[in-house]
Amino acid sequence: MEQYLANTINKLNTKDYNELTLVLGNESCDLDSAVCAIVYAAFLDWQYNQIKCKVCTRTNRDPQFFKDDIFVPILNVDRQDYELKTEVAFCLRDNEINDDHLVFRDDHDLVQLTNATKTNVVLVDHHVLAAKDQFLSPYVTEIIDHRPLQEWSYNDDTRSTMEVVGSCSTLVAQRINNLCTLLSTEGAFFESHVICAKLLHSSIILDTVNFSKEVNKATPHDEEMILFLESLLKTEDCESFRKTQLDRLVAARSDVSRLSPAQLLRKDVKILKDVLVPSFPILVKDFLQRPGALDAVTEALGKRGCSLALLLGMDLEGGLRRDMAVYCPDDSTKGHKLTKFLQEWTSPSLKLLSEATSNCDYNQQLNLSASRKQYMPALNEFLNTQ
Ligand SMILES: [Mn+2]
Repeated sequence: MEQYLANTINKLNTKDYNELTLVLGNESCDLDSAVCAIVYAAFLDWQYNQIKCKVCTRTNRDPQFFKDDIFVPILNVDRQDYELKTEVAFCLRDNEINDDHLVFRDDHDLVQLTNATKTNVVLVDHHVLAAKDQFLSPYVTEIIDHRPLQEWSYNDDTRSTMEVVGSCSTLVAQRINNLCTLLSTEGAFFESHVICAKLLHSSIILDTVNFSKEVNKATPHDEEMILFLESLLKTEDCESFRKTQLDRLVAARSDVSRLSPAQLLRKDVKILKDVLVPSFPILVKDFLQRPGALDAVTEALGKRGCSLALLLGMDLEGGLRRDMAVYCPDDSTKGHKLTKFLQEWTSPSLKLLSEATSNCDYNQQLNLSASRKQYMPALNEFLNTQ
C-alpha cells in the first residue's frame, strides 16, 4: 500500500505517466470519503497492473516508450486543513499511511492536470459535483455513492454504483468484489491489501455507529460487507473488535489536542451575516486558556469579514457540559447586547449563567440540549432587530 502510494505520488509529481485517473471523495472529507478514495484508487491501480501484464508486448515493457497509467486518490480538503479531520488523520496514521503520500485538494492545480493528459474522474461518496468542481464533469467515468439519487448528467457510458446504504465503503467493497470476480481473482486484492480491508471496516463501523439501532443507518448490505471484511481480517471476537474500533474513532473525532486555536476556529464553523459561530468539541473555557486564543479569534473575524464571534463549547468527559462566549473586539457594547439578548431568549431558554472573565462575555450553559441549531434562530432574531 505504502509502495503504491509512494510510487503514484512520485509519478504524478514528475509527470511520468500516460493516462490519469483521479478518485475524488466529497468536500466534507469525512472518513468514508477519504477511505473510499484511497481504497478504490489502490484497487484500480492493482486491477490495471493485473490486466497490463497479460497484454504486454515488447515495446510496452520498455520504459523508454511506455509510461504507466496512474490512479490518484484525492482527499477533498486543503492540506493545511487535514488536521481538522481528526478521525481521518487518526485512522490513516493508525494504518501507517504517511501524510506525505497523500494528495490533497490544493496540492495540484486540477485544471492543469486534467488539461495535460487524458484524464478520468471517479466520484466516490458523492455524485453531484460541487460548484467549484464543475469543470471535472466531462471527465467523469464512474460514480459510487450511497446518497439518494439526485439528477446527474455525465457521459452516457458513466458506470454507476448507487444504493442507499449506511456507508459508501460498503459499495466500494462490493464493487471491488464484483470486479475481482470478473477477473477470476476473488479475494486476491484484499489478500494483498489487508490495510484496505481494515480501512473499509473502520469506515462502515463509524458511519453506522456500529450498527446502532437508534441511529438506524445500517442496512443488510452493510452487514453483509462487514462480515465479509471480518472474514478477511480473520477477526475472532467480532463484537468486541467492532466496539473497540468505534470507541477509538469517536474519541479521535473529538480529540483536538493537536489543533491550534486557529485550526479549532475553522473546524466546525457557521457564519450568519457578520457573526462567526464556531462550535468546539471542548469547553470554551478550555479554548480561552490556550495561548493566543483570543488573538486567533480576532484574526479569524478579520479573515471572514465578521465583527462578532459567538463561541460555543461542549465537553463529554465526566458528563455533558456546555458553555459559550461572545467576543466583539472592536465594539464590546455590541457584544454585551448580544449576550444579554441570548440570556433573555426563551424559545428555548438557553439557561446562561454569566461568569466574570476578562475580555469577553463568558457564560455557562445549563440547558444541555441546546446546540448551535438552537442558537441560530436567536442570533438571526438579534441581527434583524438591530
Ligand atoms: Mn459517506
